[in-house]
Amino acid sequence: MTLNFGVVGAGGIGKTHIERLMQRVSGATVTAVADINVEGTKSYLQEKNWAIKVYETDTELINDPEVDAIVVSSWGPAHAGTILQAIEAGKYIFSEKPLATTAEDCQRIVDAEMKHGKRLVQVGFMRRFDEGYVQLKEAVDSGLIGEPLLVNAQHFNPTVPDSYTTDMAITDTVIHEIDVLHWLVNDDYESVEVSFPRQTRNKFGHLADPQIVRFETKNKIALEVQVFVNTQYGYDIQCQVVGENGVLDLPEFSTVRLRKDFKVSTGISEGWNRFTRAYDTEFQAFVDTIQEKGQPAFPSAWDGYVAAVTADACVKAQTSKQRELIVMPEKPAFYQE
Ligand code: ISE
Repeated sequence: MTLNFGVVGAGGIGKTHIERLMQRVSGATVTAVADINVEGTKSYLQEKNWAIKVYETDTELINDPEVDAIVVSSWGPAHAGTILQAIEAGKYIFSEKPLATTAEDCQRIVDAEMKHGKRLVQVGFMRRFDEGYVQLKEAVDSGLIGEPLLVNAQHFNPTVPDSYTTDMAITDTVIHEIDVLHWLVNDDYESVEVSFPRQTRNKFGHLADPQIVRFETKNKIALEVQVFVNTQYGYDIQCQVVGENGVLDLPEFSTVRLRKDFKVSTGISEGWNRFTRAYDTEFQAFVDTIQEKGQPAFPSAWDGYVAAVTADACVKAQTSKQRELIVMPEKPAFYQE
């Protein structure tokens, strides 16, 4: 059976999701798109030669009986409203990060889903599906390096626009590490501290860049994330796990190796298209798990909630300059993998 998707929000990322669902994910198609820019969306779909309905509002799309699953790729503050309506209508939901922009709204989504009685929501934290992170996790889980003790991660972007603010280093950027690192070491966060080392001259005045975010887990693993969003040279993601008996590094993003002009070189990604394949795999898992089990795969709405609570503590630590505790309720049995 083919899963019919409705996509809410046809901006840059929404379009990449429409294309992947139409061209690369098997067992899926897009039957409707909702975007406030109706005319622009229609002409984009015409150019692509795809006969897909266009709505102006998420409500019309959610109420379309032909739509089985909703992709939420509108701007963050609109997510909660769309997701709560979609849960009410009993539709499956693939939400871009953030699940919602406040922990309270994430909590509302979790409550609504539990009331509905089965999981409907999967969050687009695609790194869990990246081949490199999957290999890294398998190696950690196999016990190859003993217990993990330290994690050193770098999240680098080439540059960011003027609209990017200091808190976005957490809510927009480190949010990916927040999700993937505790999953990687099978632990929960306990506390966080943020510090501001020497600042780059290649940034807008209002932005603090780089920043160092230090987490401690319940089992006292020290996880450090260096976030630097104006590196000038590329979109570079590094992750190293130091264990009792060895060290594991995330495989390097690879392009063909070029020998030319007395040099050997490989490319560095320019942007988050570094994770294009991871997104394809995550969407395929969403479709396949729904077909097989009647519920989507993980990360779940609970993971979205955990990320929001953790991000709040990080943002607090940016201004308090102190160690902030990350306090989370017990994970309900409903969300156990
Ligand atoms: C963006 O929203 C992302 O998700 C990227 O992965 C991240 O590197 C970037 O900093 C964010 O703005």
